Amino acid sequence: MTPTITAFERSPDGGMGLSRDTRVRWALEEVGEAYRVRPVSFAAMKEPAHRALHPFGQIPTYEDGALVLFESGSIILHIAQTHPGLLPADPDARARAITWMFAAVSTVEPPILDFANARLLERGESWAAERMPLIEARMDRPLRDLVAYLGDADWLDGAFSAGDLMLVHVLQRLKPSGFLDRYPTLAAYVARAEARPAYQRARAAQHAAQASAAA
Ligand code: GTB
Repeated sequence: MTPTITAFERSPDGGMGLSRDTRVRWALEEVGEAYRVRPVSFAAMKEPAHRALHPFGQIPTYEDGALVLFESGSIILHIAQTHPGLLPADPDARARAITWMFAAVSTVEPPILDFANARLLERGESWAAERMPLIEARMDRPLRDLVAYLGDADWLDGAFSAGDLMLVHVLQRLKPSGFLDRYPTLAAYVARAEARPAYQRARAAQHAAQASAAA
């Protein structure tokens, strides 16, 4: 059965690949699994039909036969566990790769989201400029730790894994502000991942869908 994922009908980022369906598309491309994409409008996301798939009324979701999943991390873990290519066979290395998936969404992503929200949604507030140094400092700490951890390695732990995929997609959120360029090691890490053919295919498909929605 071909799985179906949901994505923004019209992505607020204009198709820059920052929405979380991107990471799911990328994972499916990495493992070579065909998939369908069902575009969903903001209004439809809040309707009961979509909430039956996603309790929080968001994208992405993943349907494969009777299985329905939400949360990009869980979807990618499922894809990686059911196809070769995104998790190492060795049990310890596999557990470490999964650890990095969690680190990406629970340690690195929250301060980055706080930063993105402060820039985009809160910039008109009287306290916005005053709060920004605090937000940047909170984000800087895990980013500096990542630079130290990566050193001159290509990937987090040997071969490219679902941990790298999740972490790179989280770090990409720092590109529009130019903040990622403050960490050349991380900018190079992201660029290396973006050069992967599977990432290129995922972005091309997403771009084509956004272009036809805008036409
Ligand atoms: N933890 C969940 C996951 O990882 O799947 C988070 C899912 C989520 O935040 N989904 C967002 C959504 O459906 C889309 S990706 N939002 C609609 C809503 O809540 O009503 C978040 C996102 C949105 C916009 C941009 N952008 O424009 O740059 C980037 C990322």
